[in-house]
Amino acid sequence: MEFCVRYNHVGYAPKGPKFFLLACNAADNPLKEMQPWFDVFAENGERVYGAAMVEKGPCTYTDEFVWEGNFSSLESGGRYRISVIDTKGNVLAESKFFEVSDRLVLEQLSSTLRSFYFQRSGVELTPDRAGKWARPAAHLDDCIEFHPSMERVGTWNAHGGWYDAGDYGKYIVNGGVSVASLLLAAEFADDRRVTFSNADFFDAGSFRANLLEEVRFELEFFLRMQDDDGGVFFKVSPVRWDGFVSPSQSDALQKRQILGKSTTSTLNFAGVLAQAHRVFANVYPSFAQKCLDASIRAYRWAVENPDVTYPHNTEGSGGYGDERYDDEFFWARAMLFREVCGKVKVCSDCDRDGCDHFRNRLLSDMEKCPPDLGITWRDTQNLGWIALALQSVDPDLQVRARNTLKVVADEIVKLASEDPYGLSIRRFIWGSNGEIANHALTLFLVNEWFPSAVYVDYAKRMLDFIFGKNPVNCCFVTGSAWSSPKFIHHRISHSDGIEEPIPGLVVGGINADRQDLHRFAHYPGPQPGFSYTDERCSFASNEVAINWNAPLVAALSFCC
Ligand code: 9MR
Repeated sequence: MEFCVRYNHVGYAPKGPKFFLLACNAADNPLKEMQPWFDVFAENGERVYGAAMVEKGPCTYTDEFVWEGNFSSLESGGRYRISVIDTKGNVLAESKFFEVSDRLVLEQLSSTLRSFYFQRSGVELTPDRAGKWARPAAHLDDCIEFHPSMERVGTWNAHGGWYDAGDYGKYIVNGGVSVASLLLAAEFADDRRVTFSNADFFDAGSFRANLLEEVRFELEFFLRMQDDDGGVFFKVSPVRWDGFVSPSQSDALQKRQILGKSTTSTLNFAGVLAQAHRVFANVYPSFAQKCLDASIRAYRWAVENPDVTYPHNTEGSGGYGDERYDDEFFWARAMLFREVCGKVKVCSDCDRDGCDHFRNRLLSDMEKCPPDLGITWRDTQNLGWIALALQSVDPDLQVRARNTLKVVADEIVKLASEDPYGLSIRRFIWGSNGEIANHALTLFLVNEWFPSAVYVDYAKRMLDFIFGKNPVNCCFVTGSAWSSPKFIHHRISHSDGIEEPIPGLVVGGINADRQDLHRFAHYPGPQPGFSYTDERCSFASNEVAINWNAPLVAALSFCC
């Protein structure tokens, strides 16, 4: 019978929860009376902790039988390994060495945030910041044509912004949810979270300063994506899918074009730029004002154009198709309500102080858009609920939003407590790691309003899953641990001539739908929980994307 230890391969924070699992194939019928016991050994061989493991039972998506070990009370820093034995003292499984250290979270936070710098398009990445991954500017996108479907002559400057994922497309709706998650981290990243000299980890001196600099890079691109009438273009993409070539090679090989405008991209823009106004107000006031003005113009366009569909052309780019607009309206309205109520008259038919216009609509938005367990690029209503929970213009709405999000957090905890791996997702879909990080983020946010060790504990267990405590024994973030992915579906990493992939990128992870089987992806087992493979061809499980990295950065920022 084969046993395996599932644990956070990077390690654990000294004061935090420390859980791991022992798993074996359930078909091997492990004896109930087996009662596994685990010991934790320090690097010098000293046994520093030992306890019985607790039965978690069968795991339906892996056909495993699972036990859980808890060594949270081991708080001294150091390097350790776990050894699991049966009642006769036979070793069942062992971990490799991992760390218990306060530095880990900051290291991961810095590396996952820095990955956005590596996703920058149109600019040179300099050796002082990019190290061996430095590269020249390419894809300037400052004079590109409109897609023929737009029947529009002329060119547009859509310079800058982050590449979306493993491809070289730039998409507003996905950039928007990513920026929104990062801005949430910024809103909470005050000094009380700083326990270390930040300068050791962040070029700009602090997490918040680095984050704002990076986000501003994307927002400058967003501002360029707004048309003169306030509507916002949907995406910039190559004419055909690029091969696994570098940005410079891609640039030499084919044209790029701009597509859109749509109601979702315009409202997404409006929501993000209203939030940017809040976050940048004290740092760059004139930029903040520009964001707010752009947000209002976008919102007005969407009110006039409430159902303009996304560009259905997907040659060379992803679809990000979404025909439902209520949730984006909710998000944009809630963020704008927070910024302008009592200050700006947004619409010509608005009441004098601009509050009732939003308040009345928000009441109906709340009815139409109950919260989800997390933010996704398609369903964005949680950003509306979060905006209402954060605003203080209307205390009743604030209480209602916070209570509603608490119900969501309690549901996440309930689901997670029923799952042997501590997950609150019930299916592994494309980008499951992003979904998991988003559920963790919901828990951390609600913990700000209703502090509870249970929320934090479960959120951290979800991060443990991403960093290695999972059925495929993989630390899903590049460059973070011995098991990190090496062959990600990422054109930059493949074409830069450097062996290691760009660090700090989280891959999509386990995806039971396996849309890449025709590309001969080799999955380690037929069960849904084994639907991950570290192969370049596996775009369905091994691609990276900014909307998965952003909630991971945000969730990690709450662990500091
Ligand atoms: O993250 C997106 C996922 O939810 C969709 O199911 C999938 C297929 O439409 O597309 C994913 O997004 C991809 C986008 O379309 C193009 N850039 C890469 C993105 C990550 O795989």
